[in-house]
Amino acid sequence: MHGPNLNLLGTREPGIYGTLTMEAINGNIEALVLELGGSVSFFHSNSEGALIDRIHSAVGEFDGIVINPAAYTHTSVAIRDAFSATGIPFVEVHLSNIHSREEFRHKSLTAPLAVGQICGFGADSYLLGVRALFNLTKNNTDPKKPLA
Ligand code: CA2
Repeated sequence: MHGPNLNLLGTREPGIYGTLTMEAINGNIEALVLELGGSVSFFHSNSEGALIDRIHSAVGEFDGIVINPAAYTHTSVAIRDAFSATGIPFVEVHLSNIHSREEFRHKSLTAPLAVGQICGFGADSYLLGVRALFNLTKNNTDPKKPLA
């Protein structure tokens, strides 16, 4: 799931967000999911309400969500509440390392409810997020559970 302005990827600010378009990132995700033997669906919106509606409708349809909430990461109590209300497992991903950027990007309202957050690896953040969610939901390996 992609949040606001991510449909512009590949056109501007390649130094921060890389050169891949959102469609190219989706293609890489699809290839990985096929390799893992899963299935995937993609959703992008620039609108907070549309993202919330999709989180609601994902319940029962998907095992989990990999989401880049983009700027809503730092502002949206409503998206946080949607995750809280549905309880659907999600991994939060960011292309850039939000913790090494402006102060206002350091805080994520959604990450405390996520299984985990992956940021700073460019488009690979999504692939790492997909692998993590797949391991969690298919192999039932809880990353919060100690190994021994
Ligand atoms: O690093 C990320 O993935 C972000 O979620 C990207 C958001 C930003 O607000 C977050 O703090 C970190 C911005 C997405 C905007 O995407 C653009 C794509 C092309 C050109 C300009 C912006």
